[in-house]
Amino acid sequence: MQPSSPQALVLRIDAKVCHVEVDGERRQLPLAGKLFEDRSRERRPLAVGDRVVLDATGKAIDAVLPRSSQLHRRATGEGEERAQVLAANLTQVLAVASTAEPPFQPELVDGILAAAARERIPATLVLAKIDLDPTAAAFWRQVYAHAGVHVIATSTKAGHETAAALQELAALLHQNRTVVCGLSGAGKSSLLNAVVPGVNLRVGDLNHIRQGRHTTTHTELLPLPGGGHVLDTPGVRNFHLFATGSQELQFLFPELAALLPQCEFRSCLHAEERQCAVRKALDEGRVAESRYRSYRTMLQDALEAERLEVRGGRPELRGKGRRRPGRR
Ligand SMILES: Nc1nc2c(ncn2[C@@H]2O[C@H](COP(=O)(O)OP(=O)(O)OP(=O)(O)O)[C@@H](O)[C@H]2O)c(=O)[nH]1
Ligand SMILES: [Mg+2]
Ligand SMILES: [Zn+2]
Repeated sequence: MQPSSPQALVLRIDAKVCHVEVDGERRQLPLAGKLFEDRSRERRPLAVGDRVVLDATGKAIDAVLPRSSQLHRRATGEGEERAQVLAANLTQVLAVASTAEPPFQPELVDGILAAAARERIPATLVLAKIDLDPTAAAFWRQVYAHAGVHVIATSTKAGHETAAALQELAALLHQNRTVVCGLSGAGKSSLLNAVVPGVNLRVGDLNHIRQGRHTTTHTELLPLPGGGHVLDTPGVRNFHLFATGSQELQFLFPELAALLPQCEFRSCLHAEERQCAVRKALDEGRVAESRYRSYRTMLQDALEAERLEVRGGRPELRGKGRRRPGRR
């Protein structure tokens, strides 16, 4: 790299242009050139949060600098299996899930938490809209606290604001570069509006959300006045791990991995094996059913991918075998 090559930070990516910050100034650059012709395993070579090097004219992106971390999932709906990077260079992941409207979806939450764990990015579960169903909120809070996940339970509804929880959230945001991830309508933008004065993000109408319309349509990196950066993202419907091995998976569920030394087999995958400490804990109510179910679904997925790879590793076959419905 030449010393004169300017560096930029990717703030937002649209269909044809990329918004970057260069020397404190916002600029729009075309999404074209050598970088975008490379058909790698990533659906797109760029992600919001990336640091990039511009060419000598300062009008095109030449290269992407190595990432310190990334939140990614398996891209769906494409023949070949690819990774979709939702955000790059993060220090924190917030999985936002409402307790009702839309209902809590444990598999989605567990997917996000597992993807963060895999990248060693600290994650917090933010339970949103607890005013709508305090009983469900208490239930999920207990499930995740028991799994060793940090939980913040919030409401932003006027008259029901959880002041202390929102303050805790604000403090976390100011210390980190955070990606906020979750189902459409979960309340991600509402939370940011509540804790970041002046940010004014668009918030959705639940009728539109029920029709499958997203309110936030682009991931956008926002610098926070009190320090830190946050990336608000459009809702995701699913979060399937990208290329995660069957043996690796349990380590993304710390409460399951902690029981492995007590299983009869050191290679126990906690599925059908004899004398499995995880299944025993499940029967005795020491492991949450929803967490175990998420793990088994991901395990099945990983084993299926490994079987297909053994059979010849044909990417087109792999893609077909693992394709999942859903646009996002
Ligand atoms: N009752 C209640 N409703 C809330 C709360 N937070 C958000 N909402 C409502 O939930 C709806 C969706 O909120 P958004 O903040 O737009 O959700 P989002 O997760 O950003 O959605 P996308 O941008 O589509 O991904 C809006 O109608 C909000 O008014 C809450 O704490 N309590
Ligand atoms: Mg939003
Ligand atoms: Zn076991």
